[in-house]
Amino acid sequence: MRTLNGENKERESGEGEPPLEKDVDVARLWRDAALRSRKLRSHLRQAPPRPEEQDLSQVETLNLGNNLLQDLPQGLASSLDNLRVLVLRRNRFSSVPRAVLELPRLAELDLSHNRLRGVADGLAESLPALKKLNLAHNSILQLPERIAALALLEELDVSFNELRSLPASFADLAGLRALDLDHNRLAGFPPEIPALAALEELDCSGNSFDVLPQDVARLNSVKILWLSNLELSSLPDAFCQLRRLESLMLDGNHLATLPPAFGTLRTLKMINLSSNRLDDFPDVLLDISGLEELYLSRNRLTRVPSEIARLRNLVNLWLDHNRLTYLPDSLVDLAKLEELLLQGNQIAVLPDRFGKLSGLNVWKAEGNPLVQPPYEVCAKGIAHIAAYQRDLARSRPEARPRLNVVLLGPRDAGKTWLRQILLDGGGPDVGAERGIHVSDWAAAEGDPAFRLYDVSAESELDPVRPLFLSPAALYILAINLRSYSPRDFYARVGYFLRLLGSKVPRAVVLLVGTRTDLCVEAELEEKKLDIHRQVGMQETGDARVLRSSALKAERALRRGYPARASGPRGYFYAVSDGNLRREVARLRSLLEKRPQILSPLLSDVRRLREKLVRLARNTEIFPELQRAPPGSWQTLEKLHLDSKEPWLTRKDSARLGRQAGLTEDGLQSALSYRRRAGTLMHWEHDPVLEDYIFHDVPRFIGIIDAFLPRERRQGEDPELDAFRYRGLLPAGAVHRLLRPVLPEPGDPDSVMDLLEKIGFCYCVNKPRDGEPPNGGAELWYKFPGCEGSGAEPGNTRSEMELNDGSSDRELHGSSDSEPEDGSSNSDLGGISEPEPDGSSDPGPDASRACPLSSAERLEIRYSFPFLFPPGLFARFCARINRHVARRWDGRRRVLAYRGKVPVAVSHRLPAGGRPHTLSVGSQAALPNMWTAWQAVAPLLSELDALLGDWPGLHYQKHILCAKCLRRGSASPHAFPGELLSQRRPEGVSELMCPKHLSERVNVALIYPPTPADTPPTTPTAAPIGSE
Ligand SMILES: Nc1nc2c(ncn2[C@@H]2O[C@H](COP(=O)(O)OP(=O)(O)O)[C@@H](O)[C@H]2O)c(=O)[nH]1
Ligand SMILES: [Mg+2]
Repeated sequence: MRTLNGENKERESGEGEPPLEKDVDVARLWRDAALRSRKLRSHLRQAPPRPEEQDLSQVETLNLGNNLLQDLPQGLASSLDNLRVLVLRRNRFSSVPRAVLELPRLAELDLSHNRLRGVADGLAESLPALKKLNLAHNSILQLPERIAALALLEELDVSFNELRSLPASFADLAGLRALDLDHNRLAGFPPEIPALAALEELDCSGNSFDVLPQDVARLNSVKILWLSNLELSSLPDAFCQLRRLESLMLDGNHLATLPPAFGTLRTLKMINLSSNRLDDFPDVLLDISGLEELYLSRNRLTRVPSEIARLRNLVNLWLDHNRLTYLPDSLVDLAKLEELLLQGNQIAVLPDRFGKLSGLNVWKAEGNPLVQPPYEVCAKGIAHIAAYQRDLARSRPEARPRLNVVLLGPRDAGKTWLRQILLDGGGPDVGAERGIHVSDWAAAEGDPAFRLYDVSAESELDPVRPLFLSPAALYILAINLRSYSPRDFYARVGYFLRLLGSKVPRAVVLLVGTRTDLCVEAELEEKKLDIHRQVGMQETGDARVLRSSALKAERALRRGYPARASGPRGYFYAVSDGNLRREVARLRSLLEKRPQILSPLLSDVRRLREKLVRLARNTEIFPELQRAPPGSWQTLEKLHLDSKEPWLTRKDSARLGRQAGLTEDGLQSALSYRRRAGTLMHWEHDPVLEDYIFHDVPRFIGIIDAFLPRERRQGEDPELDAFRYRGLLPAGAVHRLLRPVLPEPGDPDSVMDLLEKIGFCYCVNKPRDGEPPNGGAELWYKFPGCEGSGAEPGNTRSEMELNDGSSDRELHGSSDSEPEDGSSNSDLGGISEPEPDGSSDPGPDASRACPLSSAERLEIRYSFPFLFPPGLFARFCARINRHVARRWDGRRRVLAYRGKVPVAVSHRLPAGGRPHTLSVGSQAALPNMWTAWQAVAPLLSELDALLGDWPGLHYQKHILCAKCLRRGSASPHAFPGELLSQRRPEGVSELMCPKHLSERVNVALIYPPTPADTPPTTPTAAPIGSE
């Protein structure tokens, strides 16, 4: 056979088709492509050109696809006597070219991807030999009335057209084997189709009908049937008579059940029921034992029956995005399984012998609260799961599970009282107590054990308190019901719910009322009701804010980058698709991870013990407690507790891991498991702290506790006064403070080094390059969170003061006691000019010094609409110390230098509807703007690292408009912070400031010279996958 091919390959990549939206679900595309390739009909033959052969009368196949043809030359047909196959796809024909109708021997014709609006009636009569006709992707409104004249037609593709019905004679196409009507406008199942007795493959997807006729059963040759994306809410009983059916696509419909006789479709090998409304696993499928592929993604399934093992030929099983909480053990008997998708369910525990599924090569489980094996193990694949489970099988399970319980609440809420009740049923009153207390309590034999953390509400603990909020704990929020009044709901309840929501995704919270013995019944009921109501209001309000932000981001994403980049007034001006997609994912994940607040409020503390035991036993709330960790993990814990070190380095930890018989990977899983359980502290993602592993939490608490400013203890050193009153500590005193906690503290410098890295303190006069400070003077450490407390004896803080150190007054928005600078436009005001002579304390007045007149200001502002993380400012102040010199610290402000470039940090309390903000800024003349960027960059990455500790925190980042700042505008325009991680757009030198549309802002004032390497964090787990 001879072939001519005039196809223009360059255009094959789909020019003329709408560009694929990048954010379409990739998995879906992949699946569709895979499934489509299975369609029976073959592609029309397309052989490569053989230009040496020029005798047209011998040509059988001619490919003129991918050209810009609008017509064919007259008389072309006369020289193509033998032509059987003609490919004219991807051209610009608006009607069937006349020349085509003069090719009576033509057997295959491809006119897809053209501009046809109709098909001449003559086509059927002129091409009596036609077997395959492809008219897909045109705008055809109607097929020829006399289409049945194509008596030999076997394959017809009219997908992606505008057909509303078929001509009556269609029913006479007796030889038709494959018919594709995908994506037309059929408002009903065409009545002509059931008559097509030879039909083996039919695609009616993407039309808009909602029922199938009973006589669909007449299609008794059909093997492949596509009915995707219709509006079917049920299938007729007669459907079950399609006795040759092998592949059935029913995804994207409204099916809630299948007909009872569905199991009689024994020839089925593949069924796609994804994106329907199945509430329960369709047990009728279990009779189809030849089934090889079963797709049930995106339904509402809550269980998989244990009889699933009857489907022993299953190769692909997709169950992602359902509501499954467990998998039957028999699943592991599906020996042929290669693909198992489970992501987006609520599965905590995998079947014991899951590792047996060694043939799995596509396995996904992200978005499940997996604990057994833990997520980290699951993420590594089947081999790791198998190893974990073998180890587990060998281990002697721990006698009882242990739940980590954290007591929270403002001062005098009754936290310590509750702890006493749990420990000894309400022993002697220990009185006002400070610091962090850890105790272990076990109820009766066989009951779960509890580890209790009682962290007092003193503000000095702000920088460290969040460290004790571990992911798998139960939080008890104590509420003093005697003194509660609806006015202080936020200070006593609302604030703590937001704190937990920001720190611990899906935190489990139990509200417990105290001093109920001092309340009368009616008062109690009224207050409980009020708390219940206000908790609900706050939760719905917060969720509404997040949802509307997510919708805004999604809308902006749909507008596309070009539209965003040209609309300075719109949301997300100039933000890239990638960054916006990350933002949408972040907001969606914040919405999914709201706290789980157990109701009702417990007001009878006598029932607290019993309540905790019941909660710890609840498999849905604490699934991880139900199974014991493997033996090697228990050995590791024991080795940890035997070790005398104040903390372990990674090297120490690896050594102990090897002793316990753990591999490198196994060790990571074991550490991460202990971290979740609150028995170990490790910040593995913080580059500054990753080498510290606190394997013995009480010992770590002892170290922290030693540095909390306290009333003078018996026989204590008067030198510590400066520390107690001003948060300043001389290095010489460190040893004395540590003595009670660490009898052999080793090197006190290493403890101070650690505290600096945590952000608890910084060294005020640290020698640079090994030089002794000021001729050998003693080193002093400043504890930013601690200054001022108890500055005068007897000056205790009011009950209204919260964990974040903000008083009631502050919460209600009146201004800070520290004098603010005159200009209200910027959080930084005029960045100060500390005295260049090196005077270390330029004083607050410097903050009001005028900026250099030629300098442009750079200010990055973080705003916190729900909650400003307690201790964040103090930790940030300490952590930036490595990057700055000549600093001056105010209560909420730091001014300093990086080299010769000034930098400023400022925390602003909410005022006038504006939330808490934290700003970092600098300044430089425009040509030197890179120096300002360089100065703020390490500060911003410190802040981002600290915020990484707050996976549920809602905050926004903005770059303030330098032009607005210069003008002194009261509310400077804020460019989206996402631009910090984007490259400056090519060929654009200025962006518009929407506040003053004529104003253009140089890109050097908005984009850093090189994009920040830390893109905004998305609190979603990394995908599992072994593709
Ligand atoms: N009668 C009574 N006293 C309580 C109750 N809860 C707390 N208290 C007292 O209130 C004071 C403060 O409680 P405490 O547990 O220390 O508060 P914390 O700051 O949250 O730890 C203590 O003197 C307790 O004895 C309660 O339910 N009934
Ligand atoms: Mg207490």
